[in-house]
Amino acid sequence: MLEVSPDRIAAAARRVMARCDELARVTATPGRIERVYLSPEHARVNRLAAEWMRELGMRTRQDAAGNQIGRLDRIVGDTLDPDAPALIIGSHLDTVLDAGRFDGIVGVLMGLEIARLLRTPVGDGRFGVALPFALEVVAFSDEEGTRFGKALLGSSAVAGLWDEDWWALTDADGTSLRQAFLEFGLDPARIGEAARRPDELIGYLEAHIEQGPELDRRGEPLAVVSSIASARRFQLVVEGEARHAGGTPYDMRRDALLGASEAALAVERICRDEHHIIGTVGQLEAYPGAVNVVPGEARFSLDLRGEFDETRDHVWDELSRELDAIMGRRGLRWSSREVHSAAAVMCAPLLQDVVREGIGAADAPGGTDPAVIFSRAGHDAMSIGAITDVGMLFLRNPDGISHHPGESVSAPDVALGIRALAESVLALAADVRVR
Ligand code: HGY
Ligand code: MN
Ligand code: MN
Repeated sequence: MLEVSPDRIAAAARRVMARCDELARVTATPGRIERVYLSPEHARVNRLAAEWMRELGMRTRQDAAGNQIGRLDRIVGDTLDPDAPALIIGSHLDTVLDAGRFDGIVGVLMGLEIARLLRTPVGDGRFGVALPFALEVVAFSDEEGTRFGKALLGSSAVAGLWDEDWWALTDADGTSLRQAFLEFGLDPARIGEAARRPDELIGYLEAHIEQGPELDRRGEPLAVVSSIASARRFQLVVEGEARHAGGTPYDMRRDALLGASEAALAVERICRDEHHIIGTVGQLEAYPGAVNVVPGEARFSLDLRGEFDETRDHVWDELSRELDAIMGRRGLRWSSREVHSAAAVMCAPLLQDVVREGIGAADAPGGTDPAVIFSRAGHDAMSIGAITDVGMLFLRNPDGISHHPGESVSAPDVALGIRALAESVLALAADVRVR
């Protein structure tokens, strides 16, 4: 058990909340929170996080993909072991456009508070952890995929999943990922150096707001995550014919926007019928985009998620057939490009157990039998699951609103989360010792 006073945990939670506010001020657009991969804002939050890590006596580095890492070595006798395998606690500091201030951020900051609670002086002014492993906090650089349309770039590099084709991805201004790396001061040729080997790691824990209403509805602050949704994202193009808005009778129109709109409604209809699949059209643009021209082209995005890969793929097949039918009726052509695909990831049973134990030890409401939730949102844990066991702790997210400035979490829930996460680390340490 963690021998720490409630006051110290409450102070840790207050610090997390204040730092969420501080990071929210690092934005590309005043009045909104917008912080994308390889931007000046990314560099600024990495510098802040590195400062906070160093204050805790952590060794810090920014890796080859722009992830910010802090490490407390394992203490062996009265020295530090720089090579001991590590437990990583992580999440991300990048945001969607017009974001809330907690998605990802709260998990990184809670990781720092765990390091603060568990760090141990070595005797000569240095700090380590008196655990059977090292403790690392990782602030991932790109989870949302806001800038290049491809999610999980930071954690994919750490998991050794980098795909050379990604260098050609471009942002809205036409800047390629390769160019953005160079402008940020990173060397694309060194991306492989960000990859971690499974034998360097004990596991990965991530705390995150739920981004849904289940805990709020249950009146409970914390949950064990069982698995993370399988996801696929597409960019679709519908081609019709641009013509005069006044002069073209309906029977001659091939309106691409109407085809795309009908497709968006089909996404809702088909996904609603299919339990556990959620589909969202979040972007929709018409071209040439003039008030007096029938849209000749429309582009839209599709985000598909589900608990199981097979159901998700089955829904995509069904949607594709429906799009053929819609576009056929309207004399339109359609095509799609898959920009993201991630298989469902199971949280490791052992790490689900330690998170459950952590929640119980934190004495949270529902603690002895906490909610177990499948995450419909994507998380860095998805890619890290390729190299080590992952576990996640969810925090209540009032009204379930996220990817929105109204996103929230309460300081008392963060305090419970900090205690639960620290207890989870101790439970894992006890298990590793026994093994
Ligand atoms: O979109 C997601 O699920 C995550 O929040 N990036
Ligand atoms: Mn998000
Ligand atoms: Mn997130």
